[in-house]
Amino acid sequence: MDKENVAEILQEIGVLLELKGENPFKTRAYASAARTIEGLSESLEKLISENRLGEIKGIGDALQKKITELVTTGELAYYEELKASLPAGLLDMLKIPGMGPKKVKAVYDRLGVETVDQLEQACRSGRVAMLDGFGEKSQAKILEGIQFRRQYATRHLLVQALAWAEPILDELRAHPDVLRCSTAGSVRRFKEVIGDVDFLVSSKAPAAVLDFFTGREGVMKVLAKGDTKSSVILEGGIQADLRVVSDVEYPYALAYFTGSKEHNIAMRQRAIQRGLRLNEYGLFRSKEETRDPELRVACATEDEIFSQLGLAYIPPELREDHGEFLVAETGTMPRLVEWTDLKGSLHNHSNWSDGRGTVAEIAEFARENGFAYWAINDHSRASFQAHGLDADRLRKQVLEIREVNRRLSEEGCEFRLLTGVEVDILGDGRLDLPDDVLEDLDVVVASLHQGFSRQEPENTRRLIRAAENRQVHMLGHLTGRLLLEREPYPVNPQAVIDVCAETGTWIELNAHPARFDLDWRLWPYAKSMGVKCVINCDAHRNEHAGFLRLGAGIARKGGLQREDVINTLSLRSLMKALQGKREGGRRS
Ligand code: DGT
Ligand code: CA
Ligand code: CA
Ligand code: ZN
Repeated sequence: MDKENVAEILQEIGVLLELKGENPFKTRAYASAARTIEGLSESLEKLISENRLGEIKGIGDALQKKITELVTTGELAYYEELKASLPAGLLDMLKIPGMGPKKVKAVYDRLGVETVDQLEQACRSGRVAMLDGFGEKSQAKILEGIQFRRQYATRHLLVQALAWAEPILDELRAHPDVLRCSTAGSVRRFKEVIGDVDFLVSSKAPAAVLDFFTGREGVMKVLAKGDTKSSVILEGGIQADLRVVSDVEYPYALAYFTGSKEHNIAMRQRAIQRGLRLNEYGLFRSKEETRDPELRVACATEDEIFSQLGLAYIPPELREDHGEFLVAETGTMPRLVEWTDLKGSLHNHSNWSDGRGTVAEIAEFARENGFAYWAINDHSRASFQAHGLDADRLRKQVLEIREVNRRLSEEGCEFRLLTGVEVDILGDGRLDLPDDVLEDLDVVVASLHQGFSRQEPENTRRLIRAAENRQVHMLGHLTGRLLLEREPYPVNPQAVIDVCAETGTWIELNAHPARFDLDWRLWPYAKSMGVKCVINCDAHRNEHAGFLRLGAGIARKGGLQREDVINTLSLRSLMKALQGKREGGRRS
């Protein structure tokens, strides 16, 4: 058992004792021992084997025994008994904003409340407000806290996590005591779904930075605060962790706390193979765990750590142990696509179906934002709930788009709207519009919107049949998933990718933050088969253009480069590529 685990358990013992109403000196002794242990520079194993635990300030006989038991056996009978003596739900209640140990103890002793659900009921029936030291106000606050806790107990979309993280990062950057700072963890790796948000700071005044972090507006509850780290719950219910390290340690800590865990394990292995040790404190010339500064291999940046381990710099998005080492070992990483490479989006909706803007407004917005082209792809008739278009209305829309383009070209402007549709793939895999209608459009996206089967082969067959149609340029949001909301329908993506490769059909990376569909894990396979990606924001209103940045991040996670992504092409090359599918048909 390592220091962090031991410290965590000691910390928890302190809290449990407080819940039992033990005297404050005793409870505080555990909390401060936990902090001391976290800050040790030597390993606990070593201290125990050399009988030197007692030399540590604040660790008396009783604590020494407990720590020894934990480190040597991985368990502690005292802790287990203590836990068993209290309802497990009490610890959950502590995580609710507004509930500290004293309050938890009060509702437990006086109302017999043992779980969060019971607490909610007690609040709703007004019993909590009547307790001494509570009142209406704190009862309302607890109820609100329970709602928040429900939210943060689940996971969060990347877009939401970024919306919380980016302003905090800006504030940290501007703080006078902050030397370097970054997000870390899954946010930095651009995972589609986020557990908690992590920040790393280097500073000479950690206390000042931690005070700022826990005291800033928007913090609902401080879950933990030590000398070098803190965890808080932000308004909206997400947890945020901050670590503060010295500037020397910053690069190593950044690499460590960015993860992923799996990536870190592989990095540590590589270090060991070279007679080195890698941990959050440094890369050390040592055969055993250490944080001795004398042994540290100096690295000013993450880049130098990779280089010491014989690797090219691995961008955070790729640090999932999904094959990044094989590439980095060659000494060069390919340049991944960047969102500024994108010249437009080829799947967007207007107010002709379920989008908000008029065709003219969309053109104006896309042009002003520096895009070279923007396709209008409203739904087809079968998506009647989205006011899908039939052939007649589609023809009328095309005339309107051409009129907008005519005006643009008169003004000498090079931006173009593209005509298009997001055509429904019907039950048997035929499309919702005849080929001769599709033929007249610039960009055809085909998507499954309804009638998904629970049988994988049926869904797969429908997608394959659509890909085989020469008029279809790309398949939209291939698996239909809505993150944290709806599972993908069963489909065999490899089989669909294979047919797309054969027919020259592209696959969309739908950049809507709840979709990110096709999943990043499948892009390396698609790329290896030569299937091109189109990063589309599926805009239903102008603000959705911002999704392209997220989509590009997910494409990077999938290892995609500029040349793998169709909408990095200039307008002229794109028009050629769009024609290609129609002329090529099935490559045999
Ligand atoms: P999340 O928060 O569930 O979305 O995912 P992460 O990756 O942000 O995980 P988190 O916040 O628990 O920890 C941040 C990073 O710290 C993680 O990616 C790798 C590193 N880390 C945390 N715990 C461990 C550990 O026990 N072993 C190793 N090797 N790395 C760890
Ligand atoms: Ca995290
Ligand atoms: Ca974390
Ligand atoms: Zn759609």
